[in-house]
Amino acid sequence: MTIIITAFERSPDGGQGLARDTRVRWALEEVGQPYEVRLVSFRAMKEPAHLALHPFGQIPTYEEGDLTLFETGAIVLHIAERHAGLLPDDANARSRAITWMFAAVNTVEPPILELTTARLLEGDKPWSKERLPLIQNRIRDRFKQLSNRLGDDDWLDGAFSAGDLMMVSVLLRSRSSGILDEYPNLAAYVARGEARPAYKRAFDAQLAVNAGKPPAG
Ligand code: GTB
Repeated sequence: MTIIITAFERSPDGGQGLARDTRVRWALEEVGQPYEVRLVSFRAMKEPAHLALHPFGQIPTYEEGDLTLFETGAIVLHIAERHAGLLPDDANARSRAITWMFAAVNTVEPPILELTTARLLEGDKPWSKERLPLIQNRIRDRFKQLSNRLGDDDWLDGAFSAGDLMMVSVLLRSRSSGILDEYPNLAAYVARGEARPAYKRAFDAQLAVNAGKPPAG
């Protein structure tokens, strides 16, 4: 059955791979599943046809036969559960990998998103200068805890898993803040993720869509 995902017709990041279709592409590449991409404009995302797939009018979505999914955590978990390569066989190890997926989107990603919002949408507010360091320190708190847990290990819990795929995808969004580089083992962890052939294929595929197009927005 053909898998179809949606992605930005023109990503605001100009192809840096920061939009969330990259993590879905990466998961599909890791498990060797071919997929097609339907590109959508910002306007089309808010129209009924796309809202029927994604109630919040966002990308990415995932279609496979009569199944439609949204939310990258759920999409990557679906891919990982149906194809070998992203979740361990042992039941407890599998649950721990899924725990890391939730930790990525529920515990580590929120302050990173908050910083992006504060910079891009609230940068002109009078209180912005005072707020930014507070958010940056919330990111540092999480990074320090994650860095302590990762230590010298390559991945969060044994072999590379969907938990690492989600965590690396979340962490790399913080790179432009410079905070990631304050934690050398986390920066190396992200680099290890990005060095995986499946990540490179995913990155190149989204770049092919966006290369040469001026960033949207
Ligand atoms: N929780 C959802 C998920 O994980 O799937 C969040 C989905 C989401 O935020 N989608 C964004 C979107 O569709 C694109 S990825 N936004 C359009 C809208 O809401 O109208 C977020 C994103 C966008 C742009 C960059 N960038 O340019 O750097 C990075 C990340």
